[in-house]
Amino acid sequence: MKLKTSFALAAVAFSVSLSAIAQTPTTLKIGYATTKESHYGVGSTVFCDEVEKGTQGRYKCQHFASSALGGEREMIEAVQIGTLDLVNTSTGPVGNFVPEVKIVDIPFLFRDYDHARKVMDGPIGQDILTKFPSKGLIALGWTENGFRHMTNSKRDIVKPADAAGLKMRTMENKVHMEGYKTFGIQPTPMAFPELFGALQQGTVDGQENPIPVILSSKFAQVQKHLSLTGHVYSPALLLLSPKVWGKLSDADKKVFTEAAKKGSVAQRKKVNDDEANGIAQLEKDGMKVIRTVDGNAFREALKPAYVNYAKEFGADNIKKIQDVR
Ligand code: EAX
Repeated sequence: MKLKTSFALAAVAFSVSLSAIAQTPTTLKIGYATTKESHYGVGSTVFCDEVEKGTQGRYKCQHFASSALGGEREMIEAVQIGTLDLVNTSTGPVGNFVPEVKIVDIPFLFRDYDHARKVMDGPIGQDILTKFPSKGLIALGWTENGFRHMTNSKRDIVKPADAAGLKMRTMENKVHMEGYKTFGIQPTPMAFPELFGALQQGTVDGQENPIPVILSSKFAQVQKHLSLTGHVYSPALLLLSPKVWGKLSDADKKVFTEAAKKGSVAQRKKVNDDEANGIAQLEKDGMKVIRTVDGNAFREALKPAYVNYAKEFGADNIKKIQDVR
């Protein structure tokens, strides 16, 4: 009798400790460049909420917003190693890890948001995602940074001749730099966390980023002129460490990928909202906004770069993207 009772007690204790193990939530660290209120924060929050719900609280996130863990290249490296679980990053430095990504960084490749999103969500974009695992990264899905526009402290930019001679910070992205040189600007690659200070100190004259980044990073405080050049689409990605992915059940994997889709929808919506309302806000904050730029002159200037892009990526592959309607 006594023995039976102690067996029973032990069994209860065992099952209690088992369920305690099962219920201990795993906290995933997620990093991104801009604030928690920005497009990256909004998309990441929706993703994390969905993961928490879908795994009944077994997984949740700790956010490292505003480049708290360094630049995007550093965060991607950390995700590869597994010291960071997730990063919501622009493709800026990603082509250095997964070369197949570079083609979507070509300037003036996409006509508008609909075109870009259709390509990312379609076979071309989805195929690029399959290239990540062999490079030690899991791409859960495309998110979005937005169309990039130029800002500077010197003058209005309507056409390439106005941009010529300006020292502009660019991402650490060869495809961008090659294209921007044809506009006559002096591209100066730099990690994002250094950018505000560089603009403030005048180390560079300008930079280029989507409206949600210009807004959330308060570049109006250090830049006078904003030209809505929309010269390149800046895709973004939600990347997960293979270390985490390897531990997930098939059902949890599905939860993570579905959560990434919902996060992407929310992030794109925030980009739309900022494009719709943010430009007026930036004007209020003191920026002079040039709404009509000479897009044809920029495209014309880019022609020599497109010759090289065709050599590097294949003219037919570029055309396939351009032809998506
Ligand atoms: O992803 O580096 C950049 O300019 C990026 O657009 C920014 O980090 C947000």
